[in-house]
Amino acid sequence: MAVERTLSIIKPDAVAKNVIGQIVSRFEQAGLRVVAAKMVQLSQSDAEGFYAEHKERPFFKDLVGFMTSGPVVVQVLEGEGAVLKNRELMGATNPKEAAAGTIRADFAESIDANAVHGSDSTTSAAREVAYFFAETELCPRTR
Ligand code: IDP
Repeated sequence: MAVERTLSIIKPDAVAKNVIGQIVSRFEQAGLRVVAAKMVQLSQSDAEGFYAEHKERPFFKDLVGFMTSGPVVVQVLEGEGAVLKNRELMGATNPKEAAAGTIRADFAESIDANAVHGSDSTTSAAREVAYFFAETELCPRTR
């Protein structure tokens, strides 16, 4: 399987719950490596730009409001099949539907406050990684 990169965001609810380390441990235990990381307070325009594909959706305003409600941890994860692996670790968007043992089943409260974001394809990952990080900020460890 190809080595990929994916963008992960630990959302404001999980940061507020003080479970950053527990979530990062799940990535590491699954064989993903953190190759870039930062904690940031997103501005409204940061969040609107990041979620631009959802701007016509009814939940867009609430999503932007939530993502700017507190700091987030943005990371680039690298590893074999990283995009799908991260999506499997996260679980379904709605934590009530997320499989047992996934991050959202264990740490998320609701479809709005659902603990983590993860790129849904390698194409999205390329755009999302570039949205937050310059190429020079990535520290790949599998080359
Ligand atoms: P994903 O984060 O699992 O990829 P998306 O469909 O890309 O899910 O939606 C982006 C985010 O928008 C979700 O993580 C969730 O926080 C929020 N969201 C999605 N659907 C709803 C909804 O029906 N109501 C409220 N928020 C939603």
